[in-house]
Amino acid sequence: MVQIRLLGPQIGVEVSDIDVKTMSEADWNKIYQAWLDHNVMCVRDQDLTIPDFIRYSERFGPVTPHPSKSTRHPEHPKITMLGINKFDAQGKIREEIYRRGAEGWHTDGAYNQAPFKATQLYALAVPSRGGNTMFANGYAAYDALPQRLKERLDGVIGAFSYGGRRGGSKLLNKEDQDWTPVYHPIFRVHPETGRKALYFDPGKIVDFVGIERAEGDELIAELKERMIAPDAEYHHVWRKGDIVIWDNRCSYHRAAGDYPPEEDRIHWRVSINDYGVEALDEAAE
Ligand SMILES: O=C(O)CCC(=O)C(=O)O
Ligand SMILES: [Fe+2]
Repeated sequence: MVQIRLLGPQIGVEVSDIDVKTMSEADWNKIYQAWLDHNVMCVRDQDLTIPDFIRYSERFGPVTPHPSKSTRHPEHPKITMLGINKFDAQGKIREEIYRRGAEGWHTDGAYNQAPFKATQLYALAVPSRGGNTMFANGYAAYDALPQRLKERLDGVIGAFSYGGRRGGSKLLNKEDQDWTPVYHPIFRVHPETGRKALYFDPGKIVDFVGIERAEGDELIAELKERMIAPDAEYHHVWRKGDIVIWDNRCSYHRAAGDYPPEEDRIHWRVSINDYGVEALDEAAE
């Protein structure tokens, strides 16, 4: 029978004794709810082909190809390969591959008009040490904000783009570097749980609408500190066969990026959308 166990103090749930290829509808409903309740879910010990992984991912919502074209799987564009082609032709490490997701806490797809509902990874190769993924709870971040900030940012809209204030990104092809900013409220009510979360990404925010740069800079610096609430983190130590899904509407994550570079750390990755909004994301490609 399916086992469900909490992982971190305020975030993370582990599911075991289940095969996502053959589980019952009742088990699916149970694990989907567990994921909504705990922001991040790990399903252990899965044995999947790419079509199996896509089929399971599409139960959460439509899967669309990631804007980073160079890291898409050549035959399955909906799959992004993490940790592949880590060295260039001269044998030098490509930091944008090795440290992908390790630059800082973030949420995926803030640069899209409809940010990704979820991101899901399947572990194919796990290094002997390091290489964790860290998660933090966005509801807890909102709850822990001082009243002053809750009031200052109430109703405030942020402009976000792929490269944020830095501009471009090495993961994008040259022709895809120009990114028109999109707008999201900084406090966001989760469409399924009805709970309020802090929606923030220091690497993708460009500005706050109606707030001057100097104050915007201060707010960015302060939110960067406050987005990770005390006791609201979970650090995932990968095992081969893990599927981990996180809810980008109410969590932050980052890769630790600290594993021995000569070792493999390989995942298949998908970006999952809300039903009905995937066309918007494809338009942003
Ligand atoms: O590789 C990881 O641990 C996570 C990388 C990441 O940020 C992502 O896939 O969105
Ligand atoms: Fe990410």
